[in-house]
Amino acid sequence: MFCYQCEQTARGTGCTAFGVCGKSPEVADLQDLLIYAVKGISMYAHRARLLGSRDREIDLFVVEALFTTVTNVNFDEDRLVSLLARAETVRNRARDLYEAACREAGQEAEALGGPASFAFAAAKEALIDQGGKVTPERGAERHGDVVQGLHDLVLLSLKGSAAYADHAQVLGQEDDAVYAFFHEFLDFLSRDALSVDDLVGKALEAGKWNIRVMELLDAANTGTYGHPVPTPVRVTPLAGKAILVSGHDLKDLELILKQTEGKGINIYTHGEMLPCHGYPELKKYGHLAGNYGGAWQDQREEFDAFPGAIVMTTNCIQKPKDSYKDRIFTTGLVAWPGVTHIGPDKDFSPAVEAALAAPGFEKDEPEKTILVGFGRNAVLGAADKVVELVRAGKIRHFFLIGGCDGAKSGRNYYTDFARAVPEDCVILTLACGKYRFNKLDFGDIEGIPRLLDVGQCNDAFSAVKIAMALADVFETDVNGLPLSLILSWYEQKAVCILLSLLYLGVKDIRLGPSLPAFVKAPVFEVLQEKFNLQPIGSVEDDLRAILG
Ligand code: FSO
Ligand code: SF4
Repeated sequence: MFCYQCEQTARGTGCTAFGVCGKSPEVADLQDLLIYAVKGISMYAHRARLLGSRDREIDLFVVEALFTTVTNVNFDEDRLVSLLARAETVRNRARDLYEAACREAGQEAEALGGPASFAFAAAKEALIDQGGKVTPERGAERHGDVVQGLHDLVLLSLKGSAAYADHAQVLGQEDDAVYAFFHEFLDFLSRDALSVDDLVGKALEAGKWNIRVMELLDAANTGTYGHPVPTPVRVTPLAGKAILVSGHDLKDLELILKQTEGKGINIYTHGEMLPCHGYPELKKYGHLAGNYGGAWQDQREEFDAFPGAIVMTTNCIQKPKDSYKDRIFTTGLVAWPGVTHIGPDKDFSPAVEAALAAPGFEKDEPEKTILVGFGRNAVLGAADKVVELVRAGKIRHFFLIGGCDGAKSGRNYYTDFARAVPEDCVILTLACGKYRFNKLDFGDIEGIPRLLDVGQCNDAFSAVKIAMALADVFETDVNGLPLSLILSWYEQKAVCILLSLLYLGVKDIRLGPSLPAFVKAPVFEVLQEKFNLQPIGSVEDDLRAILG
């Protein structure tokens, strides 16, 4: 195995013996083979599309396969083996589609090599062997590590975008041009000769497309559940039976809320599900009781202590402890061997039964709340007041402190930074990194809370909209605003968001806790020169540099 796709990668260079995340070498190799297979599918699908032929089943498969390989989603060898079998069928279907389109157009079909004509082994062990030959490390031996790193920057961004596209699709929002983008880019990445310049261009273009994907997801979420409104969320439990819902999938939460109505079970959000409390069509459920726990990396202790059932709707799952293995459930693309999986029928009764069999919380803890629900609609609704406060010098600066959390000690930077932000400044936050500081009391500036929770990681779209609207009022661009971005990254969704911000020309972003292993020094120098992208330093130095 060789995997360096997330921030916690071993020694900051790559996991080679076993994933720090818990991914086995077998799973890593099968995932790499799945990516290879998907390239083959897209080589045909892209060409078929150029001739006007498309097939939604192929499109959906590619998106799901990419999402499956995102960090902390699928750890189950057997599920990956079945996906590989399906990949071969889908590839043959894509080939037939392309050849039929060629016949119709009266042209000869190209004979495609590489992943397009690869013979997949039948047995698991042989598939693992095949996967071991298409790892990024093998790629680096062929292309050099700079080109391979850039290839992976683009590929990992596609994985992140696929996660968002899948969430949007589940709620009925699709754009055919987005599917064309995935196929075109995977076809591009399957080429033997790749140049640094072309890859850098493609990376920024992937960022552009990701904005469209996040826009779709924003439309899906707000169109289905309304615009988030400022909402206090209870962070202390209530007496009674309980189900904890984690991940990022709003529809799964809605289905669980519906299926538990009147059953005397309280539903709690975990991790990135926290922003759900702000959506009118979700908060209307009286038994959506509150938020439990912190960010994903604390789950093993927190799930252990949770006296009910747990449902993982997407990443980030960690190896379940035996103490809760029989009361944690996966659904959608998440999978852990031996953990009960709720299939596409979305019948959550196993989780309901497990919750009823578990003791539940014994008593009400004293009420404590935090505020969520500051999506673009809510923030821009207060824009006049915000602008007035900026003009009067009462709000000096905005800090977007957002991104993913993780286990590394260097992540204290984000807590320390939030604490050190002067009292005349406002903090916007999103994604699970907020758990580093979202239970601290930041107070308000004349009624505007100093900490505004914009939502999940994908709500970076909302944050961009807020920044652009403010830039319009102040007749400047995003870089001209008194706004600084202090980002933390962990997995591949953060990669596509970063590329989107760079595509938009956002400068001076500070990124940590460490830089991606796949962005090699010469590439980082280009990004530094073009965008003044910089690694986080010390809180004092960074604040001084920003505020002058
Ligand atoms: Fe966090 Fe995990 Fe949402 Fe990621 S829960 S780390 S960037 O999956 O997507 O922020
Ligand atoms: Fe290592 Fe991250 Fe890959 Fe897991 S996802 S194997 S921790 S680089």
